[in-house]
Amino acid sequence: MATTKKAFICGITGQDGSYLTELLLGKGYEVHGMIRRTSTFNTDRLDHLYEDPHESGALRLHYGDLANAARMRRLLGEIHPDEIYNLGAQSHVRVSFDQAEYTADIVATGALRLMEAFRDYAQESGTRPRFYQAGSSEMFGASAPPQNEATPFYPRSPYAVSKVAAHWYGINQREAYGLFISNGILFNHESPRRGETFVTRKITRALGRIKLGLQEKLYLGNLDARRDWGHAADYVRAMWMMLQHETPDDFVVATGDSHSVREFLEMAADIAGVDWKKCVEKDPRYFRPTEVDALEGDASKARRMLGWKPEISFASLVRSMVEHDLELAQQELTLTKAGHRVAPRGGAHG
Ligand code: NAP
Ligand code: F7E
Repeated sequence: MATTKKAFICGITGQDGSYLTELLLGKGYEVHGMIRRTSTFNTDRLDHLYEDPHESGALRLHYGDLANAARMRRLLGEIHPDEIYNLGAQSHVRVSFDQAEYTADIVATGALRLMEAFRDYAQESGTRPRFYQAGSSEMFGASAPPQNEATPFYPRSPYAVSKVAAHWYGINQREAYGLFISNGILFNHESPRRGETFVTRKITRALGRIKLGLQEKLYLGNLDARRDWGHAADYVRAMWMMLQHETPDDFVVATGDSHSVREFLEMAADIAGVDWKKCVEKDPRYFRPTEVDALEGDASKARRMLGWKPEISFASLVRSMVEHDLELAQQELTLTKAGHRVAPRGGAHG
């Protein structure tokens, strides 16, 4: 009888963590997620998958943090995972300019801490566990599109610099100790579960609220930036495929198409039935000190070696986000009419 595979996911409460958990549970994995202790619940994206821990659910959650090496080392030793996915990060580019040192500690040194724990675990367990490191197209930064695995990195933010460091820590450990560590270089991927301060979700969330009269204005920064936007469900499949490949390697994951923020806004507003020119205003606080102007990936290596290709189109992605957020706005409207205060959306630098 085949034994159940175990996965350990750091960053399980995030957008990608939730889609990856769904994918792995669907494949029969036992999934162990590391979550941060926070004063409010941070497991909203997993609630539909979580069962009472007193029963034998296939999803188990453990407290831990990328800042805490000893805890991660202990968790790997106790759980004995076959696959480890490092999706944990302070992942907001604009915020990384304000919190550069913290971002480096979690995104760069945190990845190293987990890789060091992985290295000891791999050697002590006598097995060949596999490690996925969540790299980013932000690492290409100012390098001109189309970007592929051979394109030089030119990071333009503390976040991107930290991701470059984590990428090279992974390669170094692979070469130095023969470990199975694969780096994904994923271009932007979105979904109705995207954090609300990333531009796509900020737009769809605001359009839903504007449509129903819950908000008047949407304040944005640079509308000319271009991104290669895919759907998160397609991209977590690529992560898993990298760890099923016979050898560890590095792969770009992208759709090969790019759109400007303005084009995303136009399409989303059209679906929502909102005249965006009447409600969108520019706010300098959303510009970045150094911007990444254009990202468009060439994922031909992943297609050739892994057989991966995206299945969800840009138009379907935008539509699914707008429809989801119209529904959410409808729920807020119902609450407002019942006398509840619904707070305005938006973070300090979203
Ligand atoms: P996300 O929604 O921001 O999720 C980040 C996850 O990391 C959350 O679970 C978060 O926990 C966790 N985390 C934050 N600080 C941590 C810490 N100190 N210790 C342990 N966990 C911590 O990001 P995502 O969009 O799912 O992206 C997943 C990964 O891929 C990230 O590493 C991101 O940088 C990278 N990436 C994303 C994209 C994209 O377009 N989405 C593209 C390329 C690469 P809380 O819920 O408690 O905050
Ligand atoms: O910005 C512009 C902004 O914050 C996209 C992360 O998942 O993908 C993400 O990083 C573009 C930028 O994503 C606003 O200047 C305009 O040019 O949605 P974003 P990002 O910076 O590309 C990469 C691949 C990651 O790895 C990251 O973790 O949109 N923009 N106006 C705005 N952006 C935001 N957030 N808010 C605005 O008001």
